[in-house]
Amino acid sequence: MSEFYKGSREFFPGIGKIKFEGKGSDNPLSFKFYDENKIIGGKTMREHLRFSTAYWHSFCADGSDPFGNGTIVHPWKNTEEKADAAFEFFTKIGTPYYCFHDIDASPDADTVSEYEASYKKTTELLLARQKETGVKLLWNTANAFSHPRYMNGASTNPDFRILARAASQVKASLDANVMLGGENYVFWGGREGYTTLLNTNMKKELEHMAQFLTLARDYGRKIGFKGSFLIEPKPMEPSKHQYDVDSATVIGFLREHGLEKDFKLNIEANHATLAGHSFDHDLRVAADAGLLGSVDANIGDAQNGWDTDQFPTDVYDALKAMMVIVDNGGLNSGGLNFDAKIRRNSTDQEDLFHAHIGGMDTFALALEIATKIKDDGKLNSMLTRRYESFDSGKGKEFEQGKMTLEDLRDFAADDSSIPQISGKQELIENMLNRYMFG
Ligand code: XLS
Ligand code: NI
Ligand code: NI
Repeated sequence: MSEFYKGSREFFPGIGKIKFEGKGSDNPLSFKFYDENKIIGGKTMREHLRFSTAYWHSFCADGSDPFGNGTIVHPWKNTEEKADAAFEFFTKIGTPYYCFHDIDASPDADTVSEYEASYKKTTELLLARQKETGVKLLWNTANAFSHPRYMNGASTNPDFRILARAASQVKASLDANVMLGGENYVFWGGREGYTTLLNTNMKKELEHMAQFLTLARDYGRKIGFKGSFLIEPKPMEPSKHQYDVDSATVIGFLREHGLEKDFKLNIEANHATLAGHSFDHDLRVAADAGLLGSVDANIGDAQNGWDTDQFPTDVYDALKAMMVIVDNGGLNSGGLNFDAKIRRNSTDQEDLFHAHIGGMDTFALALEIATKIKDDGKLNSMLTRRYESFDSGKGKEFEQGKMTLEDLRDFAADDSSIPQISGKQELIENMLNRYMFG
């Protein structure tokens, strides 16, 4: 058997299976740090990192932007060829998972029934490719933001008929998910927001969104979907304001509507930074709530205020993210999906490989260093020590809810010399550099 899937023809000729060759290798088409079989803490790197390739950026996007036409010419011409190219790529690069929107993989249509019929055929095709290769579906989703009918939103559209049309896409996508054994199902609400409050009843729209998600949850469970539903926060773009602003906002929304048992969060690095946070902040908020579902691994550009969706290459940023993920006990049924695209002027076929190799090596390094930091335990004990005044005595009683405000006052009145305790930030930052490069 070939090391990679080859369909009707080879779409990435001249590039074989990408292998681990180690940091001494000069071969640019090899992994320097990602060794899928390397065991770390009882699990392979492949099992820890659960990498996924995004169908839309890798096999649909052509480099076009609001100021210019596409620059990247794909050799695949129809649904079947695109699927063949995708599975050839997954098996050459070695991402065990993939993710797609309905109309990335399957043609859109004017009527619901035409759309459903071709989606069903595409699902059968994808299922056959999954069986041939062992590649699995991390998640799929419905694109209810590109078509002009969604200009005023999907589940938050002021027109009920559009909401129902979006529901038809979600239903079909859940049907496909169950057939493909998807591990999660994603909602990203690019048009679930507003351009002005002057024409928007925000309360009504948010109630509609909750009801829509509740129906999707009920239908999914009814047809046997066992995975997590995921909401992907983003504060803006394409809408001026999107309702799923950030982790904290989405967690509040899920809890308000009783959805927190079935839904978790899919955190994207560049969305967290657009919200004015950092990647590790939004991961931490989700993890602390027990709702970290999956990750869209990419990186933004510090100078640009939009979603540049670049492949992650910054090890420091990835390390801080992996420290949260390791502390969370891993990704569980989530993964690291490269929701990232090559640049408009990266026009060689091999650039898609370089991009994924870079992303996978970056997170492999981050995993190794985060595990080293955890095993060493120094940072963790500094963190524990920082809060030690709550471990015994009155501090502990406060945590246990055994003190009143008057008790706190009396304690303070008796406590005349409170020491100043340094936060030690610079020392900790220096320690991180030593873990990284020492
Ligand atoms: C866009 C989002 C999108 C979701 C899936 O910014 O990241 O790609 O991941 O709809
Ligand atoms: Ni995303
Ligand atoms: Ni994004």
